[in-house]
Amino acid sequence: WRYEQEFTEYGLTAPNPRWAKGHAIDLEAKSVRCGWMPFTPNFHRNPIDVVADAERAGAKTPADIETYVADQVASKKLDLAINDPDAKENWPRVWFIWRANAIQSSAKGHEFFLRHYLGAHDNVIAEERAKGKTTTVKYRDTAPQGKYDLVVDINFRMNTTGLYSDIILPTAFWYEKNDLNTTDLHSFLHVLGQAVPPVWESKTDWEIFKLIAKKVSELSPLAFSKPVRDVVLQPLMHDTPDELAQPEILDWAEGECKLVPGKSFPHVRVVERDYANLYNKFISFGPKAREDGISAVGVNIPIKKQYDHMLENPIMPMPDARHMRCVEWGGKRYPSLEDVLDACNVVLMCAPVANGEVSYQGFVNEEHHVGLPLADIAEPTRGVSSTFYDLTRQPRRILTSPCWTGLVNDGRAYSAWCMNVERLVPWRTLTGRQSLYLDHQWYLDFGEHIPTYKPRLNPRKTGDIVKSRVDDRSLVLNYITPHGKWNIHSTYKDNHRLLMLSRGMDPVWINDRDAEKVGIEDNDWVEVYNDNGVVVTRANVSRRIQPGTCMYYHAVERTVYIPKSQERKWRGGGHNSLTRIRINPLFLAGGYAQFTYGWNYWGPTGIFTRDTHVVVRKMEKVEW
Ligand SMILES: Nc1nc2c(c(=O)[nH]1)N[C@H]1C(S)=C(S)[C@@H](COP(=O)(O)OP(=O)(O)OC[C@H]3O[C@@H](n4cnc5c(=O)[nH]c(N)nc54)[C@H](O)[C@@H]3O)O[C@H]1N2
Ligand SMILES: Nc1nc2c(c(=O)[nH]1)N[C@H]1C(S)=C(S)[C@@H](COP(=O)(O)OP(=O)(O)OC[C@H]3O[C@@H](n4cnc5c(=O)[nH]c(N)nc54)[C@H](O)[C@@H]3O)O[C@H]1N2
Ligand SMILES: [Mo]
Repeated sequence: WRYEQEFTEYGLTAPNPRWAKGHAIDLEAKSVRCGWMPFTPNFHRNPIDVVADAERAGAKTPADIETYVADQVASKKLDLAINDPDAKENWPRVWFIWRANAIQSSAKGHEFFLRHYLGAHDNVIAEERAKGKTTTVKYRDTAPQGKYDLVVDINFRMNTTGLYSDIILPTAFWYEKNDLNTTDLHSFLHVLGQAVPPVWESKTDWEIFKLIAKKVSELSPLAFSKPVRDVVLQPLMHDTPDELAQPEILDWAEGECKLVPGKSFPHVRVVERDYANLYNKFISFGPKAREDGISAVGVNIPIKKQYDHMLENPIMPMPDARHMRCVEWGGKRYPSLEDVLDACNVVLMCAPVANGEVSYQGFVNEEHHVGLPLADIAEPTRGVSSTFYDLTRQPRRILTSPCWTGLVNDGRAYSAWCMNVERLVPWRTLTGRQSLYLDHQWYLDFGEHIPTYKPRLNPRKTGDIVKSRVDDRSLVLNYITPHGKWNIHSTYKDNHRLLMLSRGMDPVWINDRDAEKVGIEDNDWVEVYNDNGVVVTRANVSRRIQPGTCMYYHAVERTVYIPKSQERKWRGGGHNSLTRIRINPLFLAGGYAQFTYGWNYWGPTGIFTRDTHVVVRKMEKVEW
């Protein structure tokens, strides 16, 4: 955000807006304080200390703490961290990276991550331009560099993230561990079965997290003599009554309404942190699931029966002597999650796609929700269930679940929205129908309440190409980074066979006539750069690429074929070296109807994968 001016410099909005103006970071701060989007950390102070203060001030119950926090924030004694993201106390400090290549594949603005998160060298030449442009968020003259104290990477592959991590925990590969695998789209439950034990020092992911939990438990008395209470802000959530919280946009910070948690402000949740028992809790399926049931996408399913069954019938004999068990600590028994097979069996016992009775109960609940008969869908498969052992004999089809919208009974293929079309389950919108017109005030104000034409962005205005060298030997192209055809993100591409089948690297695809203009021939070395960073690679000249555009497929690794840059100081980077996070403030809307936040579900998207521009130039010299 420090590299941007007001977003309206490059983003077109409707005339005379009330909200659609200013710096995107100010709108993000508004979005956070209105409970639309989450932001971590929540406060500029340790939230455990905030609760301790509340207790000193006489707060006892979670409701008292909630009132205390609301009063403190409303009277500006307790500040939200988003208002000053560069303050030392608001930096993230520890980063555990698991099942991601987070410093390359998913790091939109890789080079900025290197500079500000890690304090490593980078190829950014962009200038910070936010000074004097923000009104609520504090701009500090010096940008933080190297915010993280510790980066831990858990992976079985040496990737770009591993190159930049402090600690790498080698994990077991898919044939060295037991795990479950399913998606809604391939509609089978199947296992990743252990064929051989993990090699050398590697451990399964489950064991790694267990060991970390154990160590934290052992060390916790040094910091905490007893369990403590913590406070967490939770935004207004999708598929909950929160969707009706804000029919009108009113900002407590601007005196337009009162600060009310869960209404005009995020929910204030009080959480007990019992670090001494972290390990015990890790290996136990907790009693809250028994009391509250399990919930997903607004569907709540009671699982008391299944929970008790697991306690009463703890031995589920497996031919290989592994079985579901119970654990006991603090005078209570819980279904075990100690062994990964225990965990898999608990999942299979409670997941509606795996246990017909659970699915049935979910549909019974949904009948009340939507006022239509639905339980008949799950009636025929009510008696079906599988254990991990069953799945090692044969993958099983998933069952129709109230948490998805496909109808897969009788071998039917999964297809989304069947339930909505055939069984008239309302779409998850305010009208219950598919919506084209969006009446959120924010969308109206931005002029995007119906699909709207937006012109191509100007790369000088976005800051992509301001200082980068552009001349008659170079092309300025729209930069697209779609998903690779010969890899899943950064995985599967850097093996010998695939590298032998391709050019052994990730080329940049350029239109033939564009290439001709600047003397680039197929397989020539080119430098692709903008103010965000630089990539050094070969050109793949192809008529399949639209003129004015180039493609560099997601996701590139710094471990394969990366020569030095001639334009910039250091070795070239990967596909996300040319991108930068620009939040489209429109997508920060929340608090109302289907626009309400849901983790991994509803929130800002990666607009930069098409609105970025780059300069492409033939290289004179290749240095390794
Ligand atoms: N420029 C640009 N950026 C993008 C995108 C784009 O199109 N363009 N796409 C975006 C999208 S949609 C996505 S989903 C993200 C993907 O971004 P990431 O999820 O960060 O990408 P991957 O490279 O798949 O990283 C997964 C890592 O997990 C490791 N792994 C696999 N299995 C296991 C396991 O069992 N245990 C452990 N511990 N590790 C394992 C793999 O070795 C790999 O290193 O990228 C996003 N970023
Ligand atoms: N082989 C392979 N398959 C995968 C993955 C993988 O990494 N490799 N990743 C999986 C994951 S996590 C995801 S999220 C999905 C992603 O799969 P898709 O959603 O299909 O994503 P992309 O391939 O990134 O982009 C799709 C197309 O959008 C085009 N495009 C770019 N900008 C614009 C635009 O402004 N307007 C329009 N209309 N089109 C545009 C791109 O040129 C591209 O052809 O794929 C999944 N499947
Ligand atoms: Mo994705």
